[in-house]
Amino acid sequence: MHAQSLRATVAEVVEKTPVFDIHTHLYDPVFGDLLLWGIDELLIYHYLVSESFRWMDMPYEKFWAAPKQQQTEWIWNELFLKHSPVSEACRGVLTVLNKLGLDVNKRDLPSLRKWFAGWKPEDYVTRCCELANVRKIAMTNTPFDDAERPVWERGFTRDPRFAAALRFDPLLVDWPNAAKRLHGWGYKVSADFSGQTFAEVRRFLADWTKKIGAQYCMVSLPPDFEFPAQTDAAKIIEHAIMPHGREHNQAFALMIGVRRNVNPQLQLAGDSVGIADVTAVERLCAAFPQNKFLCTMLARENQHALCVAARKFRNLHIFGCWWFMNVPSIIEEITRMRLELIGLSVTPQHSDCRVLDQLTYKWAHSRPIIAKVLAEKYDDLAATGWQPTREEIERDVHGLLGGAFEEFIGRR
Ligand code: HDL
Ligand code: ZN
Repeated sequence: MHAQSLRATVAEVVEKTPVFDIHTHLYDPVFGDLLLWGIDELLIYHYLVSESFRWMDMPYEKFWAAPKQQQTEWIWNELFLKHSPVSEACRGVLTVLNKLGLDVNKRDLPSLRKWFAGWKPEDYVTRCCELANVRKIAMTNTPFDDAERPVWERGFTRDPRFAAALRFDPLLVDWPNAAKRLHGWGYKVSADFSGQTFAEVRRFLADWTKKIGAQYCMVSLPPDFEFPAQTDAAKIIEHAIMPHGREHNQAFALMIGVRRNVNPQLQLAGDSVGIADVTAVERLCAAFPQNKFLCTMLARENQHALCVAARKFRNLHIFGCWWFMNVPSIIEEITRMRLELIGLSVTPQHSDCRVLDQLTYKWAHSRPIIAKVLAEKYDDLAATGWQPTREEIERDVHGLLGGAFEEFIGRR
């Protein structure tokens, strides 16, 4: 296949292959207002809040006290009208509007609001999944969220497009308070780990795994996460999450490197990044060879060592260009490194969407980069005489866009 037509074929296959988006903060429409969508939610995305404060000298409190539509007017004004929206998060808003067939040059927020007001959420979910070519969306589901938990406890008919993932940060980063909550829910746990605590934490994990049909369980950890260690987190991982994972054949996703609330005045936008210790991940994989680990790290400086860790441990599947990594220059850099170091046994991207409409931009921006890097690698092979067939390209792309993840979490 000629180089140009190979690149065109790869680009076409990547565009046409539906994605399993393995980590988002979206919700099945049955969760009502927890599913965020529409122009105001797009503009008030915490990435844009932090970017707009770089231009605004108003007191943080004034911004947070204002009605949502006033907040989005300020953001629109600062980041789109007074300055060109060249950042990835700003560009994303315009990509969404463009994909929806709206004329962004109108720069007319009120008319945009009117257009969005015409949609019903469940119809808009279908529209966004079509535009983004997403076949499945993994939610982030936490029993510790007082708005989400009652919906699961009431029970509901699932939308098959939405898979569940069991998130339990408080268990590992704030065990004393998490223990109080578990106790309140009827689990006989003690903050000092006495009695049946580990068995009861396992029962909590099993109950929620069954209740939500969790595809995997997950936690976000600070850069100073260590294993082994004399910490609550290390004890709960060893004595509860690991046996739970083996019993339920459930992978454990580690998202490492976030420093929460470095600027609390930015609220959800106030988190930052720290360089973590990849050897903690290697030691977990080595200590628990029967467990499966997913991992993404927040610091660019950690990416090469994480790739090497994946070369060492077949029970480690690395994924995504998470959060501050999710910009074109870094997506290209680490996708190329990953394919060169570990081939196709990786999930190069997840969207981390918080707003439904973002599915279109997060995937519209990442697909061409993944296609470009993959085509380059096929080109390198072509120089040896190795020509991939279209079926092989389709197989490889399906794997990168969620297939390898599904194979990994299903592996016994
Ligand atoms: O902890 C996480 O899952 C992160 O993705 C945070 O939710 C973060 O606020 C985010 O949305 N990043 O994209
Ligand atoms: Zn996330």
